[in-house]
Amino acid sequence: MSGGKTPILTGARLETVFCELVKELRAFILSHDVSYDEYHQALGFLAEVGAAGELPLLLDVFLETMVDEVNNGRKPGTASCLEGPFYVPAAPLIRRPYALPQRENEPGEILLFSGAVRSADGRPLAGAMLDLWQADATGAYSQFNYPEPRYNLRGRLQTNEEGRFHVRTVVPAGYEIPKAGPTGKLLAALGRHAFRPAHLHVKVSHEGFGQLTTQLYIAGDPWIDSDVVGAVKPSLVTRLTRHDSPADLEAHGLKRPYFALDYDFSLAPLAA
Ligand code: MBD
Ligand code: FE
Repeated sequence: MSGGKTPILTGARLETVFCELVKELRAFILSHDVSYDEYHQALGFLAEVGAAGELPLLLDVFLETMVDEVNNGRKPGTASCLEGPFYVPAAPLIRRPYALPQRENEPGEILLFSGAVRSADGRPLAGAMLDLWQADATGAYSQFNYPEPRYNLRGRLQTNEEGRFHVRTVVPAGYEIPKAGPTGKLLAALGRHAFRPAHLHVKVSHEGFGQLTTQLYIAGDPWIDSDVVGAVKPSLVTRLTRHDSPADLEAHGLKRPYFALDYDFSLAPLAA
């Protein structure tokens, strides 16, 4: 993104953040004997990352866990996790019968995601907002990996009077950082795989509470112990249960087997 619409830090904080960063980088160059060749490679790499539109991806992959830790690490309630580079605000508000927007023949297994939202001290929160986004069953995000429908597998919904929600979606696949881009090429050069385990993104909010941004993972996922971003937390790893009995299918009006995921969120009070 360019055009200078991002506000810039000013005053003492700018001085701290920028000058300290430069100081650390200068010390790094000295202590590692960085050559001109390496310096020019770094410049070329960053230019390529920018041109490929991968600055958010690169920074989120290598640095966002620390920003999340600093800002959310000490809060009570459900553990936070990265927003990542693929959130889009203002996804459609969805209503009964709750389902995330899907293409006509959306690939993948049906996932029925349900749960509750509570305060950290256990009170159910009616009217809490869940803002959900996820990759599809091939690991692709709408607007970033495919253009249309723009809000595919993205939607917002509210909890009911008991603070509960349910929504039909599809089981996501793991996300692989594109091999052709500079971030993917860097990971390959490092000898690392480029996968994140399959995950559901969610922002949960309610008046009077801090907004929770987190992700849910799936036990047994092949990449659960080697997330390229290193963002998986044990309390966010969930179990999917497969349902194929006629009674279960009938109860949900479904014609094929589905997976169910139940997860309860708890929100920290607003920071003082
Ligand atoms: C993703 O899908 C993601 O969620 C994060 C945090 C980083 C890269 C890709
Ligand atoms: Fe993601």
